[in-house]
Amino acid sequence: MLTESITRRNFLKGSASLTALLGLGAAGSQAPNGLVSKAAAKANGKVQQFYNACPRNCYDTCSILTTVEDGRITFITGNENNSYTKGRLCVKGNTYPRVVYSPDRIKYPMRQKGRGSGNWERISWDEAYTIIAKKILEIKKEYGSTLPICLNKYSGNFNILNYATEGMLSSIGYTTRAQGTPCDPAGSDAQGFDMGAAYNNDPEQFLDANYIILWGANPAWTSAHSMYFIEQAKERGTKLVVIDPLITQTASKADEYIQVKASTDGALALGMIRYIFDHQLYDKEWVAANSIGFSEFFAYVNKNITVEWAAEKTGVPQPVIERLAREYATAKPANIWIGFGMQRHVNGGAMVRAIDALAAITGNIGKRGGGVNYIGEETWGFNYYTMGFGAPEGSGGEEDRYVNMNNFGAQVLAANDPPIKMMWIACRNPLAQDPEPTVVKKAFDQMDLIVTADLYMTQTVEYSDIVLPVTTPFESVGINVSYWHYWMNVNEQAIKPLYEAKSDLEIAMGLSEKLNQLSSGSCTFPTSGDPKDWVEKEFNDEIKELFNIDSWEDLRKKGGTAKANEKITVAWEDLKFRTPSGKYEFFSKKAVEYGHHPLPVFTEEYKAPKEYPIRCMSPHWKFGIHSQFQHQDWLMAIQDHPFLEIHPELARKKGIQNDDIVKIINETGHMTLPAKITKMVPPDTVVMYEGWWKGVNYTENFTVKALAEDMGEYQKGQRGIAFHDNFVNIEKA
Ligand SMILES: Nc1nc2c(c(=O)[nH]1)N[C@H]1C(S)=C(S)[C@@H](COP(=O)(O)OP(=O)(O)OC[C@H]3O[C@@H](n4cnc5c(=O)[nH]c(N)nc54)[C@H](O)[C@@H]3O)O[C@H]1N2
Ligand SMILES: Nc1nc2c(c(=O)[nH]1)N[C@H]1C(S)=C(S)[C@@H](COP(=O)(O)OP(=O)(O)OC[C@H]3O[C@@H](n4cnc5c(=O)[nH]c(N)nc54)[C@H](O)[C@@H]3O)O[C@H]1N2
Ligand SMILES: [Mo]
Repeated sequence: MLTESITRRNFLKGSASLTALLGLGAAGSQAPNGLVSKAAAKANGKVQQFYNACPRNCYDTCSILTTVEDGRITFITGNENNSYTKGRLCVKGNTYPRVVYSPDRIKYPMRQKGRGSGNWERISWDEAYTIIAKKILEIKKEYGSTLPICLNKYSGNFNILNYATEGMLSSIGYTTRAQGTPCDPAGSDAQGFDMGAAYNNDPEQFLDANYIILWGANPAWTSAHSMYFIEQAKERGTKLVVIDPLITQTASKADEYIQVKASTDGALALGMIRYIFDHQLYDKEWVAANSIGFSEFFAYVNKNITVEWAAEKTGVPQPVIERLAREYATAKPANIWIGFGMQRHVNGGAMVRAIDALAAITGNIGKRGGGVNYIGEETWGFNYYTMGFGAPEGSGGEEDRYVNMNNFGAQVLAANDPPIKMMWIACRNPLAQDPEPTVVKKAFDQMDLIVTADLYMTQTVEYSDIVLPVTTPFESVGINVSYWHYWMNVNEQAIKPLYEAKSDLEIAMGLSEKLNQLSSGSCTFPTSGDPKDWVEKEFNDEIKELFNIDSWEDLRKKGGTAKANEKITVAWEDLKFRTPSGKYEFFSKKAVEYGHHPLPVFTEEYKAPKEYPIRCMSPHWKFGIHSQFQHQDWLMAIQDHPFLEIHPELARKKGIQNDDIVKIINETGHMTLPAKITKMVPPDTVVMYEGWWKGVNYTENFTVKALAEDMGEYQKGQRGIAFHDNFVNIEKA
């Protein structure tokens, strides 16, 4: 069991210490974010500007304009050529110069003597490649295949060239892969069953909506640039409704906030649907022309659902449900944004199917300004050239083996034939971000060799044998698109790589060279190449046409950013769904194939165990993306430790006061955090946020069980984790 202790620490107070912390020089030449202003930099001469792309796993995926003076980044801002980024970056984005020049960066390859000992020694790249390559060849010899080698890579950096890591592993033979996504699996399956895929309208179309429901989404924190369009729409008279168990910053901007009981949103949507049926407010023509299974669904709702029942289940008063239903059904086009947070429950997929049905019966799907918007991948049609080289001749095995990324520890331990003996980790921090970190650690313990490529000494790096320093986006080349907006962004190399850092692509080439030196033909991945040539290979005719560009270089010359053709920005505009029937499927045989009810039926929420009656949610944090950003000193200056939000009623019951240290306990683990008493959370729920705070032994996952969501296999290969169905008890420590 992991334990953890946080004592109250001094806040950094006063501008003097802040200035020292930021390492700033004389005042006067500085822009508001503390960096040398563009004008001042220009006056000094030798100023260059570059386009960069924020590659984090974030809706906004911004286009950045970077000013470099004498080889050093002096200013960054949002690219004004991109109408979504709109010349502005979020708080995290504005700290990028510090991300680049942080003293905490891993500077050269290192080997640790004794996993977790902190006893690191610097080694050369050649030594690092040699140790790794020898181990790969040794495993191949011993087991007759490379299946004992496991890759865990996900979302630290979504630059398309970073798929070189997957490509390099495929180039040595068949390996074991962490498959799936923690972000959206249940909801994506739901939309897959209903419509054939998840596909969202361009978020700039919030401006075209007459009504907006943000359903379990917190864009004020997790998609700051979407808020511009939402607030503009509001100013024009669009009503904004936020449905969330927590009074989020987004909720504070709403015309109406609805505090739903967590994991009961399916009941809310079905209650609204019943009202809409009863009052003939549904779009009979739309469902007749564009759907199958409507009559079965209609019968199910009339037989099983009442608005009274929905009110009881959700805690939302009946008149509110009725008014919401009427307003939504009559204010066309009405836009729903379903957040990923909402589906991190054991019934997450079922809830999304019910909300989809609400949009479908009101004819809001396929309309500009409407839609049931969740996620989309329409702009991701690159060549993925880095992944295409294939296994060398004579590789043992026939195909890759998959383990669920979301239950990584347990599945690695269970994979026995052959066992997993080596891990390659890139763009991931499983020891902090996965549920049950103790189990993940156990899986690590079984390895002969753990290699992690990262920028910082994360919890995962601390428990690795070899760390390889990687570049920031500013030090390498790339291309990025979003799973939300419709822009493509160029990433230029603005500065030389710092220290001995290399991009994941260069690492892949370097390792291939070493493997081939030691055993000719053992790796099919190219051993050299200019990253600019690699990035050009990603473009095919379809993607060029979609963005009206000839090449990466052409996009760079045209302002570093381009928006996809309008013809794809209204999801399902042609009403040709990608389901087996080609229609919207209220009745889905595909769902049955995957073991679910064919209809969007109500599914019960997870019930709290008796000893652990308090729901403990761990949503995404405003000053970080998972384990990135928050640990930077610029952001530590704003918030230097994690905390536990508790409603005053619960705090009173437990004798807890503000800033008291609270022990949080359940069957998975225990930890302590300072209390923050707030009415923003419901009385039966406590909240801690995702993140890595420097010098604090914390992960939001210490008490999180690997409880599976209901869906995920159809679209993403694996189910996700019901992170928000975590139940605990608390006491004053
Ligand atoms: N600043 C910042 N931005 C990010 C990220 C980050 O870590 N930080 N992460 C990025 C990634 S990888 C992702 S996946 C997205 C996540 O983006 P979001 O989905 O916006 O974020 P979450 O914080 O996971 O959850 C959103 C909301 O869902 C609510 N919620 C939880 N359970 C329920 C429920 O049962 N019903 C309802 N109605 N609401 C519920 C939570 O209270 C929370 O306010 O954000 C991306 N953007
Ligand atoms: N309790 C709880 N847990 C959660 C969630 C939750 O809501 N609650 N949300 C889940 C979700 S939605 C997600 S997406 C996951 C995210 O979990 P992870 O995918 O682990 O995400 P990050 O912490 O953003 O990034 C991992 C690492 O990538 C590194 N990195 C950045 N750029 C590069 C690069 O170019 N190359 C390499 N090799 N490394 C790089 C970063 O320094 C960081 O250490 O967390 C999940 N965990
Ligand atoms: Mo995510």
